[in-house]
Amino acid sequence: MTNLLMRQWADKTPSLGVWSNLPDLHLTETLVRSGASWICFDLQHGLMDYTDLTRLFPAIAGCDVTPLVRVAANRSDQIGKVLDVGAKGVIVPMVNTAEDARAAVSACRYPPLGLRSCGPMRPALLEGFGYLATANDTTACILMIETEDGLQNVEAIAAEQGVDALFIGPVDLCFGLGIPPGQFDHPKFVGAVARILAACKANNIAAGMFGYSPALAASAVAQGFDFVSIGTDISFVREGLTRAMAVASGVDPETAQGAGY
Ligand code: 3PY
Ligand code: MG
Repeated sequence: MTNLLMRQWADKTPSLGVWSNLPDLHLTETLVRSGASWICFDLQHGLMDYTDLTRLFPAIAGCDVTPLVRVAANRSDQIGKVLDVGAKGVIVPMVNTAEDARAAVSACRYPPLGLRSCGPMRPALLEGFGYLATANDTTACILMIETEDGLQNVEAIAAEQGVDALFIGPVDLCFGLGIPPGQFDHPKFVGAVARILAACKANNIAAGMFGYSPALAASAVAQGFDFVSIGTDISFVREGLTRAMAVASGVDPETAQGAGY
């Protein structure tokens, strides 16, 4: 299978990914040569758009790294277009109900499993039209649980046929729970994470989390999550710069902290 992330799910190997918010070619080439198993290009919050994807995707060619895209919304037109540019999976934000889950699955799958329309521009170039026969099995449909409604319906969402994974958006989930954003040790947050993880395990689908820090990512893996992002391109630059500035200024780098996403 051409999808490393899905192979790791099948093998039960925890998978580490990187998050791309900046549409820079060299940065993308660097990220996909970091040892990460997957990269997610963010069209919801990243400083990039669809045209950037057409430029950035060729930078992954030759690397066994799974390209994902977080779409801006749960819309079949957006999902179809990012799959046609070469995404091997989509991360769909703000999934609240089983009906939302069904719509996302349908947008990811060719008939008879769904209503994805034929036009695989780059996949057909790279894999030939055989792609049409394999795409339903090699395209990851990943749904974000990050609202109060999504949490209340998580068992029904996880049980929908064709959902491959759930993915937690930790800060939106804090908003949904009515707790301060970033208070990841709050009992409500801890309970919600355990409930989402249990829904994934009960339905034999993968559980993932957006890792705001490498430490949060590591603790999610230790808890049983199957895939986590370890940081964003912006965070890697910021943390490297902050550390370099601290060391060069004679400040303890452990006490130096940059701010940002
Ligand atoms: C969240 O924390 O809600 C996210 O979606 C991270 O991007
Ligand atoms: Mg979010």
